[in-house]
Amino acid sequence: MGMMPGMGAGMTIHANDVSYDAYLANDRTLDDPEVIRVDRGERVRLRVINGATATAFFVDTGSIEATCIAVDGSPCQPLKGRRFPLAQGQRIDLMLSLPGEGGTFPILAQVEADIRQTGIVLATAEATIAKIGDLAREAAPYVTLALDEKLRALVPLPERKVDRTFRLMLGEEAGYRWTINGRVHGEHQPLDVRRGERIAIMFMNPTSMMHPMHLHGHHFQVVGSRAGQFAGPIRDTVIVPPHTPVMIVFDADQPGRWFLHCHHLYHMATGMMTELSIS
Ligand SMILES: [Cu+2]
Repeated sequence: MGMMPGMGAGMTIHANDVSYDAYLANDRTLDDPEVIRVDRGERVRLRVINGATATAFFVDTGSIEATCIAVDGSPCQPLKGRRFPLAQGQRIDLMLSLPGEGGTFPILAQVEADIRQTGIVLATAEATIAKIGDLAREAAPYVTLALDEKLRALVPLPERKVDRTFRLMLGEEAGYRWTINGRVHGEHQPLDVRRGERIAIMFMNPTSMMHPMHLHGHHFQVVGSRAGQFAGPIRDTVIVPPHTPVMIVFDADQPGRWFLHCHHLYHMATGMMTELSIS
């Protein structure tokens, strides 16, 4: 592929353009985390919601292998893991099988590309709870689309041809101006579609940051990236990493005007929002 501004030798990507003095899980830091009492051998379902304004995390279940069973409220084929990316606005449902012996089981969320972390603690009745530092030993990587490339929707969209494809170029301009196809919200041209059409959107991101793109009113399926085509998860918010094209499809079955925006709320506030108009 050709060189684009910001690509090649001088390419820099970054995260956390807004930093915070505390990262919270259920309103608390790891200085005094929420402790949820659990029973030995119990099965626990965690729904983790990234409600942060400008921060993506990795959810880490530590010593317990988790099974991802849903993302953004839509079921997926079960996928095991211990560390899951979670961008702003995304949700993930994890099933945990606790061991037969008692203990404490921290569930941590580490800021991407950073050592800071937050979390909660699952603990059996008699367990003593050791202090957990709010700095991890190593910086987390950047979040990517790797999870979505592995996840498969439990109920994929039915096969049919795409009626209309939009290419949306995410943009970054001087003065913290974040754009879609070179326009900020207010100057935007709505994506006009007809009710019932199958719509594809290809996001392209030559900017220096990841953008979690969120569509109102619909769930879409993640179906393509540099990894090729796949029957990925059904979601309403998808990670669009720098320099990685991401394809989503959905059926425009809800008439009305729906926002489509970056869920980094400072990017949204400074322009990165458009509208899907279904008539
Ligand atoms: Cu953004």
